Amino acid sequence: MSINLFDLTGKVALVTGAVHGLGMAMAKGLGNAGATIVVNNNSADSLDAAVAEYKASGLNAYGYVFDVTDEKAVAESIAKIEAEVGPIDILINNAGIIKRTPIIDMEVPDFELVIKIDLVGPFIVSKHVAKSMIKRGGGKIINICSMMSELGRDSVSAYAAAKGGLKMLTRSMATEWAKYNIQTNGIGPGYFATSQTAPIRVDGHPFNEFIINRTPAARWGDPEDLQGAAIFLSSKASDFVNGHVVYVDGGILATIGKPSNEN
Ligand code: GCO
Repeated sequence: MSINLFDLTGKVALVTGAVHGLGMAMAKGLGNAGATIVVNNNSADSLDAAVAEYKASGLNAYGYVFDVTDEKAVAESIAKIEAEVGPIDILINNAGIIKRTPIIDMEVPDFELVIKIDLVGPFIVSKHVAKSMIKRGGGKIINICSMMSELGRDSVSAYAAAKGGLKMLTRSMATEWAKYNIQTNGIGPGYFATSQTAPIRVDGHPFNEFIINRTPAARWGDPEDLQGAAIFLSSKASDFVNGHVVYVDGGILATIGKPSNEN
């Protein structure tokens, strides 16, 4: 009898911020692998439309409004989700923002907001989900990192600081929770075609050409390109994988790149 190590049937997966883009693609991947999907957003606006889209694609999906940086709301929402949908077996900390401003011109509140949502948010949500995972004997936590967990780039200092910190928070969670059979890992997307990158992915925009040239795969990523890594890190297949960031980047981190006039 063959065991499908990637089967997520019967599992409940919470994917924060999964109302579009990478979060929605990963949630759909887990849903197609058998999981029940729970998505959150900090407002009901796009949440209902997202849940409707999941259901329209035949998935078992639920939506909950809460702010990942509000610890009281997070604790209450996790308890509500576990009572109404079921124990959370898989958590993907995907909710995040970016602000593109040179350090010299960046206001402290803007810097702090990016750190709060992109780094403190995953800390808060993981802390409260892990409490019940520990009681139940295990679970999976995936933190969505970035190229900026490894590389600097003009204008995205707060985002890079948060994503660099998130890589180390991932290793710390793995260090503290692996003994409870909780596997904590990260996914580091390269440059993907999403609303977040739309401003720098416009035809003729120098960064657009730069990324296509800088990426050995010579293209921007499609959100669906993340589904394999998300299912792997959510499933039995990764039961002894802990504290690692899987970079899904078309080869960016593997190479120094090449001059734009070189084929
Ligand atoms: C940017 C991009 C990046 C990507 C991604 C790369 O302005 O450089 O928005 O931040 O979204 O995080 O891994």
